[in-house]
Amino acid sequence: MKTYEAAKESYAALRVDTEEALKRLQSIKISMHCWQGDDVRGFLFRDNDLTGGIQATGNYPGAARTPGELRSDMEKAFSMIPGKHKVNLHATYADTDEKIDLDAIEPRHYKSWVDWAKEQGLGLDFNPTCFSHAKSESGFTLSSADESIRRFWVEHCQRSRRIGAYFGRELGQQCVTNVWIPDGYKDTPVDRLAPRERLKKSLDEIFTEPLDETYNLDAVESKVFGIGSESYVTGSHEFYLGYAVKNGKAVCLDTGHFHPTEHVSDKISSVLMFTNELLLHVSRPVRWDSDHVVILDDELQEIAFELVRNGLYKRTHIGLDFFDASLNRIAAWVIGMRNMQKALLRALLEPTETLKQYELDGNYTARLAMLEELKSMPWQAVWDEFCERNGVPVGIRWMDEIHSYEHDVLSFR
Ligand code: RNT
Ligand code: ZN
Repeated sequence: MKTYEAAKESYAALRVDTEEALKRLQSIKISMHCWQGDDVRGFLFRDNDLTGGIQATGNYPGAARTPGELRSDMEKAFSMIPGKHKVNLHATYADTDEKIDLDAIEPRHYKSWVDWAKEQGLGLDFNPTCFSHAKSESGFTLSSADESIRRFWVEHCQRSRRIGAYFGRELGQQCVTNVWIPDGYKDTPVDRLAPRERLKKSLDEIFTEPLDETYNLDAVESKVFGIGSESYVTGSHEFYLGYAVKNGKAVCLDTGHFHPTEHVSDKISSVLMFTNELLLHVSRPVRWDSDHVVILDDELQEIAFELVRNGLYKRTHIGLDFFDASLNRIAAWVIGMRNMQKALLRALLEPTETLKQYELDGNYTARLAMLEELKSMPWQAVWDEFCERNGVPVGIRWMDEIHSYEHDVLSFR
């Protein structure tokens, strides 16, 4: 393409190789979360209310009702997303006719997902589902003072890890199994320590069984507060950071789980100094909500810079985490995935060595000037080239696909 050739020259003048950037972007997998497709309902307990602070607002028509529909929807989304990626499943997305509870899940209940992933050339990630369930109604799961409740969730998480290892073995690529729990108090607690002691005990029990890390990587995800747990969350950032460092686990940083003046982009380099691998749940917080569709905003770009500038993306598993029921759900996936990739591409097109030198020289004027000029460099032509080479729609043309799918498929649900 002519515009690509021109862009290639502009970047070459800054000693940036666009071909190298395209090659590296091609190698970065993003884990697309299945739960945007059906508003976090899953298939095991379709009539359960969403709890644990998880709220999907909106009633846009066409949500997936079956594993088959969800897979078709994700295939449609992937046909508009350049590259080969992963799919992130929750335990409640088991594909089975058996009436099973979460303490009875087994790899066979997820076999159809594995078959599909193989056929589509996708990887899989996994999450125990410790919410939207009768046994999480008290607001406590792994840190519950009720021993039978706590044991139930430990069993669920133990089984979830085995399913993760099964995914990894079958697909020949590592599965990240991420533990997030909603536990916490609406109002100021008297005892902040005891629930954390119980959570530590539960995690120790969950991680006792040794599993080959080639196939399953354990991650733990914190949250600053949730709807209904405004005053205290057992699994806080300090709690999990400490646990992960001490026990060789991966931390999951969800970009919607911190105070609005804190930035995940500033945490990545610190966390990765003391842990081997990192999981990101890329999301977008708006006011009280932590899960809006990812847009190409400054923080997303800053995260991408952090991942690329020092090669930290090689130790980071990038996953998305949002759910918006007021939009076409497939479009929501495509927007989020393409934005994550655009941000990474812009970072890959940065003359980082030049900028680092300015910084070391104390030449902050040149650093600022260059950073600002880069924003209006023709990265978009490189992005279009990437889409074209990957055989996916260039520019907003992908919305035509969304409209026909809505007309031909979604409107009949
Ligand atoms: C909730 C956490 C968690 C969930 C998903 C569905 O606050 O972010 O990751 O969003 O597991
Ligand atoms: Zn998350």
